[in-house]
Amino acid sequence: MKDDLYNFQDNETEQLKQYENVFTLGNVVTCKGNIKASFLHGKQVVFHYMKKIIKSKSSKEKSSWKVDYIIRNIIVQYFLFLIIVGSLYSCSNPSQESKQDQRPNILLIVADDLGYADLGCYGGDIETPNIDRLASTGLRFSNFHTSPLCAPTRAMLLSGNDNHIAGMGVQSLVTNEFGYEGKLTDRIAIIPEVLGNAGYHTYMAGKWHLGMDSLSNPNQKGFEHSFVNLRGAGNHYNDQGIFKETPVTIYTEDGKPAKWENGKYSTDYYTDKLIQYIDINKGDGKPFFVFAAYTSPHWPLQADEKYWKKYEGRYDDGYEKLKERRFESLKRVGMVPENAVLPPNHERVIPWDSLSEAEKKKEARKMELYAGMVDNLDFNIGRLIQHLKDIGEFENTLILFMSDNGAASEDFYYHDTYGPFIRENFNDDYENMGKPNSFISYGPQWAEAGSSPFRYFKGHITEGGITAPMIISGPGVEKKNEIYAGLVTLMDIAPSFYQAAGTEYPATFRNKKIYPLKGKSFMNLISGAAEQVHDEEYIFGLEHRGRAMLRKGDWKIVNNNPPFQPENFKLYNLFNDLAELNDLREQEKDKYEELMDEWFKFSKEIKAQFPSPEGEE
Ligand SMILES: [Ca+2]
Repeated sequence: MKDDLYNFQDNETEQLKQYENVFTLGNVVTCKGNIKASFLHGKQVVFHYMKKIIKSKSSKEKSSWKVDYIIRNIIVQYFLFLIIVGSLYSCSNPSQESKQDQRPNILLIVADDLGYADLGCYGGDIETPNIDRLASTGLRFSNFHTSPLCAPTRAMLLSGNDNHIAGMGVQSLVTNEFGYEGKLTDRIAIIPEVLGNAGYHTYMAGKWHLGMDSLSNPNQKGFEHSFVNLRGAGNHYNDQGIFKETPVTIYTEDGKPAKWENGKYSTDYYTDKLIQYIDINKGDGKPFFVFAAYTSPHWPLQADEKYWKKYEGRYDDGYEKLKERRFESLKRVGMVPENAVLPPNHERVIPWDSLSEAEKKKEARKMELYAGMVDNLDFNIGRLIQHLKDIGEFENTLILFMSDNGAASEDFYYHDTYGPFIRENFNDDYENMGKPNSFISYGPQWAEAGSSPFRYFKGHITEGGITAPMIISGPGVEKKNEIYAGLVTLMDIAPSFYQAAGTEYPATFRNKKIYPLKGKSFMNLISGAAEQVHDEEYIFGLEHRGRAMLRKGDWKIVNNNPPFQPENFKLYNLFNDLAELNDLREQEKDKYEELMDEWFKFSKEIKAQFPSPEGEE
């Protein structure tokens, strides 16, 4: 340890004055943040400026303190010497040291397939008081973008990078080729690895979907404790799988095979696990990163009656009406500009009025079940928040809530390949809907109401597939109950967390040079220190299974219909055409060429392959 004489500048001396009020006079040594104060006879304050140096986790998280100090108004050199010796001892003591780690805890909550228009605070009709409270004390993003599907989103979210760079070029496809490994690669480091090395505890529960092999397990990827469904979906009440080749859902806890407690509901159980993990090291003073990777409201739509019953009758006028109603309420809340128009219904949507009464009843129940799942999700987020309050950590926890992609249209019950197995093992009769042995999805008809006012839904590269709600609240969030309408992407989240934690993304990891982050921190935006995250020149590209898009400012080129052909890109201006209805490639040739040039650069950089390799659903 090296002690340097540190000369405080005038402005720093001013800053120090604020601490004079918070330290209890009479203590010999007391600390706040990086400032430590010692007292002489309860009168003379001595300030020390400390910088914590944390070694890597591999060296068993030993910490040391570098102490720089200045002594103001020295009276008795001898007493001062004693105090410095005393204070060095106390601040190198692990228990004392940990108590003064003021870095925020970080709680990342990810909903699965939740639509843009579902939440109360986004203008939706589902009751989400806990999420709404986060919004009223924090910032909502109306222009937040994900990938179009679960696994690439998780790869991009955790790495702060492109899905190909991270290794998830195509969901559920595993190859040896760059970008299509089907798991997280060593080209990147993910949030729990970086925060773990910075001294955070790291816990997760929920959906992993980032590699099935033991080396890809969360416990090999920086998570201290984890309970996960390794695949993308499963029964919400038991370990019943949903595909013929995976009749049993594989769960692991801390890397070892784990049993699902039969009858426990997914979101309830994952929340139990997270609370249990948080409590393991409660009070040791280290901050924690918690990844609540919920599988709700992903199909199969299953929920206890107490959650969905209150929505009975609410959707009896059908999905077209809900889509319109939400469009208007989104506008009222301010999530959608006044000039927005609703896109036409997807060709697979059957008009509500043409349904029989029995069909209407069944359709309405689908949406009631979906609403019940979201209701339960909000209830469990409330449980997590209450637990943080109970243990005194809420005030120092940065909470980010988001959905991983647009609302889901797929319905595997009727799928040519997957349907027979599902129909054999589940029963979708009206009276059985929502129960543990039912397999309900709500189809494109309700998904379009979920992704109102955007075009299409999950899986597509149009705004309906890649626009999701995101809310951030907690320490450092100075913008309360506001909406940010500028472009933000899921790759910006990891860099934001690193800034909040006061750490840097490494240039090398596991002794190997890794790709730099593609995202950019939005912490300066939420603190009010910056007006925007990305400027008009920022390029945001996406490619998955031959569906591709690239954004620059308000301009977007979209190639939504595979197989991919470069000449099929269309050009839209999202400022006045949010629904992507008017292709401007002929009118705006220069802009089109400009974005196409960027596309070729981007696709080369991420080494995207065309035609895109095929993967399972
Ligand atoms: Ca999803």
